[in-house]
Amino acid sequence: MMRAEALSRAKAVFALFDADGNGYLESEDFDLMAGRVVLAASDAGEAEKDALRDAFRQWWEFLLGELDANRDGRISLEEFTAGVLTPERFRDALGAFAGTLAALGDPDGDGLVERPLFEALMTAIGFEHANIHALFDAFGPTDEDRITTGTWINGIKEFYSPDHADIPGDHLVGDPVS
Ligand SMILES: [Ca+2]
Ligand SMILES: [Ca+2]
Ligand SMILES: [Ca+2]
Repeated sequence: MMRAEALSRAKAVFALFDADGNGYLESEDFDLMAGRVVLAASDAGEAEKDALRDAFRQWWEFLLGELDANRDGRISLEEFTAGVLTPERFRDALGAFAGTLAALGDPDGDGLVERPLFEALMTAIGFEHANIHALFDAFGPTDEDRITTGTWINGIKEFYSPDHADIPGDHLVGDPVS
């Protein structure tokens, strides 16, 4: 059985990925998100921006190949939640996506992500302001208010995992708890 927390996360992620809000995940949604994230990553180099666009496209093609059960070229909520039940299938694809996103958050390459850029990128993906800061705090930032890229990448992977509960990523679902 999928844990209730994981199902809530899956529904929240679906709503997030459905960038144009038409009730289905389609390639246009991922182009929209990639465009917004690239715009937010103003300090990143062109190579990193291209990598991010490619990562969004590959992530979409992977999801489509894995989850589009009726092969109509788009993913419904039912198809999406059924697929999240077996996250091991896309752990590798997710890891690559997470790494590319975290790299965009670390343009100087010191392995640390400052809160303002984290907020800008997460806002561009579509998360809410209060939830973003609750998540950043849950990641345990340093005295200089930074997190490591590794912490972020692990957080993204955990977010999709049905056997995790009480994780930092829960702050992205529902009302942030102060
Ligand atoms: Ca859509
Ligand atoms: Ca479908
Ligand atoms: Ca950095």
